[in-house]
Amino acid sequence: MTAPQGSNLLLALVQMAVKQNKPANLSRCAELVGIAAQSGAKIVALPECFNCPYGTKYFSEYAEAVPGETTEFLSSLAKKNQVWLVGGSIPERDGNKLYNTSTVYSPTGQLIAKHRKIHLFDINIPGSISFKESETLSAGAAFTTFDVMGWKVGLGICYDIRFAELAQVYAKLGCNLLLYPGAFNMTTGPAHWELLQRARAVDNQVYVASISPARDVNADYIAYGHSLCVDPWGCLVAEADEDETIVYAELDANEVKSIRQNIPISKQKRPDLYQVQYKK
Ligand SMILES: *[C@@H]1O[C@H](CO)[C@@H](O)[C@H](O)[C@H]1NC(C)=O
Ligand SMILES: *[C@@H]1O[C@H](CO)[C@@H](O)[C@H](O)[C@H]1NC(C)=O
Ligand SMILES: CC(=O)N[C@H]1CO[C@H](CO)[C@@H](O)[C@@H]1O
Repeated sequence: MTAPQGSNLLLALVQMAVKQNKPANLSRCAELVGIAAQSGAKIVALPECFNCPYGTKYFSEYAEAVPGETTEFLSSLAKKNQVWLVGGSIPERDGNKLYNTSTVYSPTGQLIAKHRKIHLFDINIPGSISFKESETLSAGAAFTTFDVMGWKVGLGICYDIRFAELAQVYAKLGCNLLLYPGAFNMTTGPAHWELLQRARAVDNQVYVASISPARDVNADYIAYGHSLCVDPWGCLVAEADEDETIVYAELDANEVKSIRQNIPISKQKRPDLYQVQYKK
């Protein structure tokens, strides 16, 4: 949990243990964000579903309006600790629709961005697993970026990371850091969690970081944990194990600049050739 000292932007990934009691979890969340801020982090990111158990059956019961109890709490937490706070994701209720939503606050407690998960997770493997977010959730339809101390950050939620196009759009919009609160499980986690982040990082020459809940082997959905941060060269700069912890990553803007100069892929793309339609 010790943070490195340095001049660059210090990012804290708060890998919280999430269970079924909202007030208890909010107070633990406040403690952890306080620790991260005292350690010098300027931007603090929380995991997906940090205020509720993961699973479509819980979404409706735990859903809140934005602004609402949890987002008011996040706003005051950002202000109290003077940090940029990326509020993981929560189930958001808007009229009769539910969204999977991540909110972001400035050090004055102002809501500066709100991302509704764009790609809903619908899978059906006969005899094994079926998970249909689209039965309970609606998809967002907007890109979400925000500025932090000279950095431009692009935000996605969990399954959004499997879509290379979203990360590319963020890179085109000028992002140099992508954040994905997420909860991969014990199959997809070991297979793809790190790989996807390294791929998005190298493809787009950006920093990529993810924030998972800690692993709870008694939960309905067992999260992999392993919140991590990858640099634009694809190297791991920080990684948690499966337990509750905070990991820190120091982000260096010059690193992004020099990698983009050395291998100028964004200038050498051939958009004139890329317009092929998907077969559905
Ligand atoms: C958001 O979507 C992810 C899957 O990508 C899922 O793990 C999570 O439970 C959803 N969270 C909420 C709060 O709806
Ligand atoms: C994790 O989810 C995948 C589908 O995304 C599924 O195939 C697999 O069975 C799940 N694994 C566990 C351990 O639940
Ligand atoms: C991180 C945290 O505080 N988790 C708590 C969430 O709420 C449940 C139920 O009260 C607790 O058991 C967890 O410790």
